[in-house]
Amino acid sequence: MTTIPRSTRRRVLKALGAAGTAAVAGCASAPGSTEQESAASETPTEPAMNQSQEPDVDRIAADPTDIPEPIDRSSPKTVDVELTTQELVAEVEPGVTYTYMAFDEQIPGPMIRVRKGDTVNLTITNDESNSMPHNIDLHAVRGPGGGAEASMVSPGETAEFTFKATYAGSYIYHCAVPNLDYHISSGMFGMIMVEPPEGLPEVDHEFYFGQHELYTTGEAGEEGHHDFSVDAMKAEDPTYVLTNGEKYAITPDVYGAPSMEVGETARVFFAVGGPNLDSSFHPIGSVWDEVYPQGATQSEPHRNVQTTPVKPGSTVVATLHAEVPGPIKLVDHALTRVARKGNMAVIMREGEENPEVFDPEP
Ligand SMILES: [Cu+2]
Repeated sequence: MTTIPRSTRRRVLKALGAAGTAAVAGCASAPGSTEQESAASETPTEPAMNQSQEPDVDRIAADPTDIPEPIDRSSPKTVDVELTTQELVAEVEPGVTYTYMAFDEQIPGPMIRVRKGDTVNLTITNDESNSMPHNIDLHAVRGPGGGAEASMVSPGETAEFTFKATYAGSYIYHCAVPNLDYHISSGMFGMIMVEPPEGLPEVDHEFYFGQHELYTTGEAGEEGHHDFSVDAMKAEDPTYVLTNGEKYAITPDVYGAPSMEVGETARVFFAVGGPNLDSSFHPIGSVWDEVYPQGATQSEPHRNVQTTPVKPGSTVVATLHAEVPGPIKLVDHALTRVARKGNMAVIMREGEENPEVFDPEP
């Protein structure tokens, strides 16, 4: 996929303004950005937001195509997985910064891909620049805390544990320190795919996304550095509900959208870190051909599904195919999160019009 440099991204979003938001939101109606602006100007006594901070990284949003190849071997082996935890400032959207926590500087964390029966040596390093302990709980681990106790690391420390992937399916992993809701809401989650011995059915493309919610002291879109808000989190009232950690990150107007050709198939891996909200996961302009609820790839799929629930701490594996060109907008169909809280990603379909299936100008 093409990547838009951050400087260009700022310009594009500024030029788009509220209209751009409405346009990318697709079937959602335009957000009330005008109301928000006038409300802000009428309350000058409110304390000003902290100034936005210099980002430590250009982007925190994972590239949905940067995932391991499907497993292509007929026997188990030992697999080494290394992850580093970071606390780092990045932009939620232009002008809005937050101190994220992440595995390997990306949200969702890297997709780990192994085969049932593999032995996994998992090494976790807590970057020495961090201020908090971190660890990892993988739902693919049969063992205390999914590995959480064995992997607890203070800043500058490294820990290692070994587990056998005894069951196939797609599972979430996340930080599980005592303040785990804070750490997950700041970005510490990802997916481990344990493939069955026979592998997954062949598809033309695979894409990986993750949703989580950010609880801050500010309003969505309010420029400045947003601090974490424990009150907003306890009320389960997020400021942002994001796919891949930033507002509309994986869309043509921000970092670009991955694409597929008409006639091709794709598999979507989707993890919901939460920590608290479900996703009502829907592909606008398409339908899920198959859904493996809860990432249970060893079960029979549901077919021709419009919107599939994905619980926090769970995943879904779903397939679709392209019959017509145009965007597929992946959204949480709790649409206030799309219109006002930054949630959406896009997969572009490229190719010839197919008027028999869809004709915009008959
Ligand atoms: Cu953590």
